[in-house]
Amino acid sequence: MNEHYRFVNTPLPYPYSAMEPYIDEKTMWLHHSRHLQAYIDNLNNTLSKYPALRNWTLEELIMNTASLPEDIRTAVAHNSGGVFNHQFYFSNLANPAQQQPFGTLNEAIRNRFRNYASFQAQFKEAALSVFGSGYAWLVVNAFGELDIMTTGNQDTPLPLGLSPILNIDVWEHAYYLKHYNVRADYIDDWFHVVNWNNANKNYMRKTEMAASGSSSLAAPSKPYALHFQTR
Ligand code: MN3
Repeated sequence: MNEHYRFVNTPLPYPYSAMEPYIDEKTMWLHHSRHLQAYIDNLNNTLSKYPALRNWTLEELIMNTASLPEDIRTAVAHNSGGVFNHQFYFSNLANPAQQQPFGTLNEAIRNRFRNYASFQAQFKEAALSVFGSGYAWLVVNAFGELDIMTTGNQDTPLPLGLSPILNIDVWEHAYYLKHYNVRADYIDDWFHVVNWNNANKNYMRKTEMAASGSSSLAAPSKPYALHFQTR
């Protein structure tokens, strides 16, 4: 993925069949080459009208939606979120995967949620609670603690000052071909292909940034009207 306009859909670091039998090849192909591609195309088309925005990074676009021209604000919010959320989702899949968190993140999960089984139950409950389309997330909050939260549609946790560690896409397009309408089965299967190695790296990067007092996340320029359900 390049830093800014024109954004391109880089190939996944694994074949579309890599998550079989948990997530099927056709779903992975459609999800990446059609759904993510559409968000990238829409974002590029929207930005093409405003040359001044072409050197903004994806994160800058997400964090500063309120200062964008009004006629493209909604389109940029939807599509930059769609690009970020999908890239994050795909980057946190692996097969074979470690079946449990490990390292520093594992310690933090045990501290916050007691044990992995309890974390898993709470994360699943959150993912099931998303009404319609959206995501469940494991994030680090402003106090440096882990939290489970959900977002609707293509909203992201970034404007709330939350740092994503892991997410699951629970839009129906992420599972309908294999799991039909049974989101719970998809969530159970997804737990088998969580890239805990990458999630641990996300967590370590965040905690190292906090320790050194720097953060890549700027404060949002204005209070942000997103539809968040915080648990
Ligand atoms: Mn999706």
